[in-house]
Amino acid sequence: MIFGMHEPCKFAFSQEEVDFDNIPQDDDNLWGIIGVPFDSTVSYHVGSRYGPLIVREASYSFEYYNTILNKEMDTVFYDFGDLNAIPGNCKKTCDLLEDVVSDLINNNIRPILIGGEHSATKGILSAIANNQESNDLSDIIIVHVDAHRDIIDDYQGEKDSHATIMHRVFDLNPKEIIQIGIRSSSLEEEEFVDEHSDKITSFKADDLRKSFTYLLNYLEAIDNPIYISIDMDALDPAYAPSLGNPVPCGLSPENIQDILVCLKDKDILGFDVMEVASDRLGDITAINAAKIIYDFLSLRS
Ligand SMILES: [Mn+2]
Repeated sequence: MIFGMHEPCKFAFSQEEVDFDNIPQDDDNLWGIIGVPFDSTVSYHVGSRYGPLIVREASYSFEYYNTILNKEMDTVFYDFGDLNAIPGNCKKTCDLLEDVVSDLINNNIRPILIGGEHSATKGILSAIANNQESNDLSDIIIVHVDAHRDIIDDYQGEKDSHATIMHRVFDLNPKEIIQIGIRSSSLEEEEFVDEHSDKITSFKADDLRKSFTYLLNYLEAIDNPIYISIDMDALDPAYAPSLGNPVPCGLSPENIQDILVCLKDKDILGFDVMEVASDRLGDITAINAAKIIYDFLSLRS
């Protein structure tokens, strides 16, 4: 790139190009961003297909030095652009994403996803599961930050949907799913969670208002590899209104920051920030999503 220029279609501070022949194999802190411009199973407010573009654009509002975290953004990461998502076909889109993420993992690059609807998380986690000796997620803890449980087996008859994503993740046999910020679910989902209390832990938004420290202590004690999935609707609509399904009484940006700081020294295998549904420059939802990715990467510095 020519000095004095920037590329708004790439996340701020990303490296220019990957030399696939010379990727250090002993470095476990290389990251690759992939956008998934897909929103075909959305049930309410459409537009998350524009999320990757608008979140990248918003990433240019931050500085190289992260004042809050007292860190410089010198983590090595690449922005590979957007998946060729297949409109109307969630399964094919997830299969394609699985192939792409497998490629990244085989090149020792850990994936970061910008959604797009939450259903795409299945593609990235299937690739991570395939890369495990056990061929599943039995060693991995899923930190799932969301207003919704998304753990119903099928939604309107569809197995692959933004509303069923955590059931599809559950099918991959994770060690544990920790659901944070929950304030919307069906009775069937509550019963499923109760039935599988050995594998699913809940921190509802209401409980977190009383004690956030309890959550941080719980996360601090994690010893296993982690995958972090953030649906932006975990945030209160005051901070993130441009979403598929906003729900009032949510978390604050500071809450998310505290979670990321708490997990900064853990073995994170992958990370996604989903559901930003805006096509407007300067959108607050996109700025908060970009900040989450910026903070995550700054903390890996
Ligand atoms: Mn949600």
